[in-house]
Amino acid sequence: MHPQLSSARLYAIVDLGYVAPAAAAQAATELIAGGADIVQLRAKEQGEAVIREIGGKLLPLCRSAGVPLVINDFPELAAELGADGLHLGQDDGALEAARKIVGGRMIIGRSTHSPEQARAALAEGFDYIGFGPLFPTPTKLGRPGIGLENIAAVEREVGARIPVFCIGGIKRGNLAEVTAAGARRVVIVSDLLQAADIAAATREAKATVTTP
Ligand code: TZP
Ligand code: MG
Repeated sequence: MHPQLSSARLYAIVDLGYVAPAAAAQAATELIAGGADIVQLRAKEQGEAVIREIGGKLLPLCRSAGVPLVINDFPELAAELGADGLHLGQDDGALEAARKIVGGRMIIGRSTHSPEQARAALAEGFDYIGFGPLFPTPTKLGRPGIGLENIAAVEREVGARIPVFCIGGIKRGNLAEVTAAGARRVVIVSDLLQAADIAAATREAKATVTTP
C-alpha cells in the first residue's frame, strides 16, 4: 500500500464547482486544518490555465502539511506541477498510458462504480480507488447511487491491498451509516465545501470516520 495513503481516512476535494478560484487556497487551508488526509483539485468547467494556477498555490500548502495533492484529469499538468497524485475516471484511459506521462512514483487513483470495476482497478495496478457514488449527488450529476450493500465486500477484497475511498453523497449526517456498512475511508466534497465553517465540518467528519 502506498505509504502516503495507508493511514488516510478522509479525502477532501477542492471542487471549483463549489469554490471560486479566488477562494480555492483558503478552502484547502481550512480542509487541511480540519484534518483532511488528501486534497484533490477538481475543476470540470475550467481550463488548464486555471488548474495550473490554483494547483501552484495548493501545492506548497499541501506540502507543508504533509498532505498529498491529487490533480483530477490532466496527467501532463500533474507532472508539470510536481503534484503527488493524479485521479482518473473510467473514461480517462489505461493506467499505463498515464504512467508514461507522470512517471513511476506518482500516486494514481481510479473512480469505480461497481465491485467489478473495483477489482479491475486493483488488477490494473492503481494505487487507490474511489467507490461510488453511494448516493446520487449534484456533484456528479447523471450517475445513480450504487448503495451501501457492496462496500463491505469491496473493502475486504480490494481494500486489503489498496485504499478504497467511498464517495458520493456522503455527509456528516450519514457518515455513521456509511462506516457501519463497512467503509473505512471516505471522500466528502459538498458537505465540507458548503459548510459555514469548513475546518470545523472537516474536523467533525474526520472524528466520525476515524472512530473505530
Ligand atoms: N465521483 C463519484 S461521486 C463524486 C465524484 C467526484 C462527487 C462526490 O461529491 P459529494 O458532494 O461529496 O457528493
Ligand atoms: Mg476524469
